[in-house]
Amino acid sequence: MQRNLLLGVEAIGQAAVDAGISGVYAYPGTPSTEITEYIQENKTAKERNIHRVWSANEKTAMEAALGMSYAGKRSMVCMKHVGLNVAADVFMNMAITGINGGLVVTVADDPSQHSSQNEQDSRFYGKFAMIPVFEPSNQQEAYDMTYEAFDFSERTGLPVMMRITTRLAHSRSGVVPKLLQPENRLKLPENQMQFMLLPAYGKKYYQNLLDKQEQLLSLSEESTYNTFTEGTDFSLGIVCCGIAFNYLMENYPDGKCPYPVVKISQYPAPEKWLKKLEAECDELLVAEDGYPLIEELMRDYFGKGKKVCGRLSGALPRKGELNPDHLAKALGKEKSVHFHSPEILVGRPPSLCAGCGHQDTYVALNEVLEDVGAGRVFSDIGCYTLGALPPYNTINTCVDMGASITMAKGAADAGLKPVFAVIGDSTFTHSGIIGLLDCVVEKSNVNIIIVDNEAVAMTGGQDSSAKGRIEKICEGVGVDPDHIRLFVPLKKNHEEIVRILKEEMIFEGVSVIIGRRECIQRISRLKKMNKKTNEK
Ligand SMILES: Cc1ncc(C[n+]2csc(CCOP(=O)(O)OP(=O)(O)O)c2C)c(N)n1
Ligand code: SF4
Repeated sequence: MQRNLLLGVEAIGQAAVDAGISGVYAYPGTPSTEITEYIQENKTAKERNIHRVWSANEKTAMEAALGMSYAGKRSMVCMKHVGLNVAADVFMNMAITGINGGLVVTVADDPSQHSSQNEQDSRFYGKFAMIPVFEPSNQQEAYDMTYEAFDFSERTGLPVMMRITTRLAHSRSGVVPKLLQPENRLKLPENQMQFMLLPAYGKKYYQNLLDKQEQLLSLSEESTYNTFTEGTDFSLGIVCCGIAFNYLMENYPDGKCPYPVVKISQYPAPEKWLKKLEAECDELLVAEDGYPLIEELMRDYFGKGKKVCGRLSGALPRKGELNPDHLAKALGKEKSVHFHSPEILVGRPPSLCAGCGHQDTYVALNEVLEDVGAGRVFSDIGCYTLGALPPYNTINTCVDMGASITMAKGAADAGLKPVFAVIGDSTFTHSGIIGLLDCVVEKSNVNIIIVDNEAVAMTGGQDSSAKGRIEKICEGVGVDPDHIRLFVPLKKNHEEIVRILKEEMIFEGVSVIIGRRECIQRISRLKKMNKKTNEK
């Protein structure tokens, strides 16, 4: 039997192609990015001309995926956990419209915040929207569950969420693939008003969603991915969600855990198994790679005073990624067979690459700030966020994508002047444009610096929707063309950059100052790729 060595994210990409998707829609974000990159390079995806171009943001991605589903075809939308906040409006509402072609929402969470602003747990969103959530415990399940999720979505008429976490996304294992399915034919929804959420329809569809909950629960209780494993020692019952099951079993290399175990990989949580475990065992341990969703449920669910341990009780760390050692400690075992970093490795703060254009912008901006004082640079998310660290210490905020412009506006409204916003080209088209419109409408006193490296550099140098469009977008939104300024962030242009910043700083109104130089990492990557293609 053919077995491919795949990352969790690659397994999901391969499964989606094999399940017959006609499109993947996504905005990059670690640890989800490589799902789309995998499909972009996949042979079948190319032959079938599956849609696989990056979207401007997660909301546009999800809406396009819903549009493809409306047309009867299968689609997948991928994002990192915070991306789901951006897409939350359509996400909540499409649970109510339901789907036509199978639709899978793949969300990659990042407990421990390896590369994120927070470690929110997307399972709560799934519960909030009342849709089925799949949470694989290993790469094979990531493949199998994604493959089946499209069919499941069509059978239940609902979008399905695939929730994974960083470790599963970025570790490899052998994966056995299934047969390639044909794509769906174009087929409009039978009910032409299915996607019409006027209140009169919306109320009816919401009731439909509520009515489906019982069916979702019984599907979850029958699911082969949710299991009850009998034990011999009833002093403890264990619940493991997703990858936490893998971490538990790493502590039992012979595969024999003495305690009864409920493995949850499909939600709503299988009540039947949880009740059985609760009835049979003296105490309960709940292990989940994320927030204590099930632990809270177990505590409040039964209300009989049974001891429930987990992240809330302190048996497991309250935050961050779980690992097999955490489980070992909670079970009172010696440390598991777990790999540790050698002592010789020391932590190293991230820094901008030598020769990166963002450095030249910050050196100039720091000089300008010497005259007016620090604490007035609202920034955003991207490589340029590293300007918060020494040796620059230039920027003061990084909250969510697009917030630089709007927070700068609010501070300007409060009377702070001058005020700077620093935003990358991709973040600008992701969500900065709308904030710019607010500034233009109110003629806010803000100086917006777009650090345009013609790439989505932080997530690996993907194409940026902004490329070649920024000046026209700014003009179109209503920025005075005399106050759309351009510079090339290079050391030799330092005096000129400082002059432009000083000139715009005293202007009363919105100015946009664009520093444009391509990311040097992207240049060298593209060169290598071209060389490889020419050698073939
Ligand atoms: C809502 C959301 N989606 C995705 C991400 C992941 N992410 C971090 S920075 C970034 C874009 C960076 O591109 P750009 O603004 O052009 O800056 P650069 O890194 O190129 O300097 C992305 C996609 C995120 N943090 N939040
Ligand atoms: S990857 Fe590109 S944008 Fe990011 S720090 Fe390096 S050179 Fe700068």
